[in-house]
Amino acid sequence: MLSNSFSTTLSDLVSTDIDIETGVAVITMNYMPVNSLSLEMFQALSASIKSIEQDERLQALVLQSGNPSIFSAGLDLREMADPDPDRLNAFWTSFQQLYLDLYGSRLASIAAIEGHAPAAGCMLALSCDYRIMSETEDKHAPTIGLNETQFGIVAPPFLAQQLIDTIGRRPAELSLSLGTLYSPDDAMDIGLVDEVVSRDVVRQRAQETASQWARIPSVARVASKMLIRQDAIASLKQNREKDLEQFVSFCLDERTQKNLQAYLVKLTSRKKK
Ligand code: CO8
Repeated sequence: MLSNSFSTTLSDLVSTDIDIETGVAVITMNYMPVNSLSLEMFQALSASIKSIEQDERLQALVLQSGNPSIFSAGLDLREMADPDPDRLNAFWTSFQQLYLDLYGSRLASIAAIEGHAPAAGCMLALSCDYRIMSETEDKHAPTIGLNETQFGIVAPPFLAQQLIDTIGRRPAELSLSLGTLYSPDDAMDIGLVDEVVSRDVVRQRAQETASQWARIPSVARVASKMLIRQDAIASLKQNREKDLEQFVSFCLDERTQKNLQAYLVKLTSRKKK
């Protein structure tokens, strides 16, 4: 079983490098081993995005992982298993906030996805404007997608909507119902990612792409982005309280707790095999 202790130093969790010449900032997630998204991780990512946005010389960001085989393992499941209610509230509110900050950012955002990106890890990628994924050693390894149903939980509406808006309604319906994780090539076939490149060039390719996006006149680029995203953003803003209540009640439900605990045990015992 995973212990419920969390790293609290925000600057250790996320590092930011900026290049004024290209107008590109690189955010690297460093919460080892798997960049699970804890309350502090959400806060660190939001703080990093906000500070980059304040610098008018910067027009684009690359989001990448310090772990070359895992982009992010999604929500930190320890936050949801047998949770402290106040922390659970703050956790989900920060998740919503990160979605709003990244999905609605004025910055062009490029995800450099090296390896696994399940569930909220996939949401980080979906919140970016462009997704570049690295090939995996096993070409068929299931790596990216919204897999929540596989362990008895449900993707929140704002996350489901992102998938619908990215891959289309019917593919998203199938994907959400089955909790499908896709290999990089399959993810590209359904439009979940935009490019698949070899592992050694993914970061370089992401930075080049970010530099290209940074050169597009920003007023037009941001207005175009908002044409597509504003309804989903407005919907979460209007429904934040309801979304929070639904999450908390779903999470605290006995059956959800049972499913989560079983999944956590499976994760840990899988490692021991
Ligand atoms: N949260 C917390 N800890 C995790 C998580 C996680 N999401 N994923 C892995 N860990 C832990 C493991 O338990 C292990 O801990 P320990 O060393 O103490 O045993 C450590 O991280 C390393 O994990 P692995 O040994 O499994 O590492 P691998 O490199 O073999 O595999 C994977 C990496 C593929 C990422 C694998 O760990 C995995 O599949 N993790 C689970 C991913 C997942 O299913 N995430 C979904 C989270 S839920 C979510 O994001 C959205 C939910 C929204 C709705 C909620 C409504 C209630």
